[in-house]
Amino acid sequence: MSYSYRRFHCSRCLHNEDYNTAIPLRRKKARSTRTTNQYFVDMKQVKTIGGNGGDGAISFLRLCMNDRAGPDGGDGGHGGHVIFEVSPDVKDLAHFKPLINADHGEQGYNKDCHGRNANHTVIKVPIGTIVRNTNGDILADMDEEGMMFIAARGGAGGHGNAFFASDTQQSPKIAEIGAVGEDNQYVLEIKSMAHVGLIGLPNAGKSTLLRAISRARPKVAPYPFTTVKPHLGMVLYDDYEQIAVADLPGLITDSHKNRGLGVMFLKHAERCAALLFIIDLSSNAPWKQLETLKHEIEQFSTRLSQRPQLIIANKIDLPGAEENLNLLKQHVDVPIIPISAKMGTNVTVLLKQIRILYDKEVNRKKNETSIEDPM
Ligand SMILES: Nc1nc2c(ncn2[C@@H]2O[C@H](COP(=O)(O)OP(=O)(O)OP(=O)(O)O)[C@@H](O)[C@H]2O)c(=O)[nH]1
Ligand SMILES: [Mg+2]
Repeated sequence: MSYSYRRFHCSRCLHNEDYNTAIPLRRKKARSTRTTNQYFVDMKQVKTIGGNGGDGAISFLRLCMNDRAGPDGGDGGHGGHVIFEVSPDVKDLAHFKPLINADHGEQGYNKDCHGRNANHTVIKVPIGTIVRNTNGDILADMDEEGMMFIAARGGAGGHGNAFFASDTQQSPKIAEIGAVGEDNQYVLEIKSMAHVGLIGLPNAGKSTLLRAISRARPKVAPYPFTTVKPHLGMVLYDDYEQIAVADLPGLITDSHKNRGLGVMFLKHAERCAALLFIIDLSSNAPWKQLETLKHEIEQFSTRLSQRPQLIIANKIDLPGAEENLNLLKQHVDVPIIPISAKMGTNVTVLLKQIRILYDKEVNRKKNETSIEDPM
């Protein structure tokens, strides 16, 4: 897509050329031709079952001159654990299957041979994963690389009959069977999903914008609720910084009361550090869209409504859009960025603004941590 360089000098302090910010890079690589649509999975319920321990063996050694050479049944091997490990290699929970089984330990053999311990099944989780039980209690907050959580322990291997040999019982005919592995259910949730979330009514052009600024391929269609699951795209800058932008399902009136895609949608929004409100300039009273969006977000959580935000007026290419933009500016007292996601108008300016917002947020977080921890 080629970006047009038409600029709209519309809002104060938005086009401050003195601000030294990184330049967004245009993608050079073509989008993948894969037909399957990949969406971002930020919540998943999983059942984990540890491996069973191997059974101990009952065996008696018979030699040529000594056919009662004593018990020689070996122990069974231990079952494997299911372990979640934090890794920067994965970004979402799409690779999680609903049921995760670890391997079983091997049984014991004669001649005192012990069964092999099973390997643990290690599943990677993204940084910032929260592990809850089915009652909703937080069990682990996995926010550091390399952190591990044992989701289901494997059963211990059973002892073979050689273990039970004693002075009083020299030929025990007993052995243990391996213990059964744990069976646990968890709800995994990713605390932070993206740096920036796109918020707007259905059909506002959120997916079109994500397609324009990243290599993500959310479906675009002229009907509401095209997007029902979040998509994630990365915006690259010339200093190698990458900003994750999430395209979220459309928000409607009473979403906070669970209408439409409802609270689930707002939960996705809660996992974004900053919010971009996308207003559709083809509608007659665009400020009402902004009021609806802000009201829903405020009703859901006041903390969410205090996140850093930008207001974007989309579809500036349509006839009558510029008049609507002027009306919007009269009703709204904050800077507005007019763009056309479809034509690419002003998208570079928007990307610079996103970067400025991101840098401010990063600095704010740095200052917060240095105040908390003066060392
Ligand atoms: N003319 C014009 N049309 C646009 C623009 N942006 C999006 N559209 C059109 O608006 C329609 C809806 O776009 P989507 O990107 O699917 O909207 P959405 O906000 O993702 O919608 P939902 O996923 O349903 O919430 C599509 O037909 C787009 O082609 C724009 O800047 N100009
Ligand atoms: Mg969409």
